[in-house]
Amino acid sequence: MVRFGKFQNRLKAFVIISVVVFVSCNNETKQPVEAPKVVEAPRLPTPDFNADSAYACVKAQVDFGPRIPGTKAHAKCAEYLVAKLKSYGLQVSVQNGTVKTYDDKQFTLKNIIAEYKPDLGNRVLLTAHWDTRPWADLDSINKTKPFDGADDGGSGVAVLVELARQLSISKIEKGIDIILFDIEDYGQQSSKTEPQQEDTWCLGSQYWAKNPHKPGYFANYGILLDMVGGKNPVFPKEGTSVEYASGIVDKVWGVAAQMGYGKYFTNEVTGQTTDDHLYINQLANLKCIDIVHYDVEKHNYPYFHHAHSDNMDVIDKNTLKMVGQLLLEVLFTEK
Ligand code: AHN
Ligand code: ZN
Repeated sequence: MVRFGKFQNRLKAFVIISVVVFVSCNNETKQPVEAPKVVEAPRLPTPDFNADSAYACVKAQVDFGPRIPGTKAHAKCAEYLVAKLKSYGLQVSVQNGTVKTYDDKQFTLKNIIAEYKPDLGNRVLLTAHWDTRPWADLDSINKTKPFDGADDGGSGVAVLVELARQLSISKIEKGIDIILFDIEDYGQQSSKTEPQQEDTWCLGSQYWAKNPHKPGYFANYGILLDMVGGKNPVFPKEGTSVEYASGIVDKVWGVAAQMGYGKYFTNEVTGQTTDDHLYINQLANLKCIDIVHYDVEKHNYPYFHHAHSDNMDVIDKNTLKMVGQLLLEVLFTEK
């Protein structure tokens, strides 16, 4: 069971700085003159992330069928995600780009971009991938058949969709960009004879990093969610994130510890992994971390990774809640 800290629903009082009253010596009328009041905007209370809504969004994605590039399920799911994000009042656009996969297939990718308060300069980038890998090649059986991708793909998207709903209710004065990347998971799996071909993964984020939706796009930092809904979660500090954005890792893991999530957001550091954040750091030059379920001892993702067991049975609402509430706490408490 994941237990939740006392930080949710915490209300912070208004801070009123230095109301200085002084009497002007030179004032012929001898009236007291008040110095201007500097009133800092009140911090909004952190909203309560709804894990039932997030769970329903994982299920809705899974119900389309595997979201494999080029399939009807993929196209239908994109429509669903666009409509959902639009319904929360975000400014939604779809970036289409042509990419070639390692097995020489060509696809038109759809990166789904939802901007909250698009005109503000002070921005945070939140991302996940929404496609499903076409084969359960790490399973022991039916390796060429697709799988549901409830956690790998579904969970990160669902947390961000529920977060978008919370933003629309809260009216927080901060720019937030949610980008759901396509074709993250069509990469070439390493084998005993072939080394990992890193750049065959993450085609949607590579495309966006080279062609940002706004020229010169900048965010203060980014957070990628990948496999954030599984049972018995472990989120160690991911090596690529530590390499490029250690300050953001420490900040987010620090908030997690304060919230009582330290048992899950552990201080071990994994090896450097390839995921969408790598290209956001390297190609878009933005500091971006990855919150990803990973087993430090096994040097690997959890047992259901790219396997048929990555279905609704591995999804735990408590994990969705923990990650969603953590993101909200980070966004609502930072300066
Ligand atoms: C590699 O396997 C090199 N990257 C995969 C990142 C990933 C795939 N996360 C979820 N699915
Ligand atoms: Zn995957």
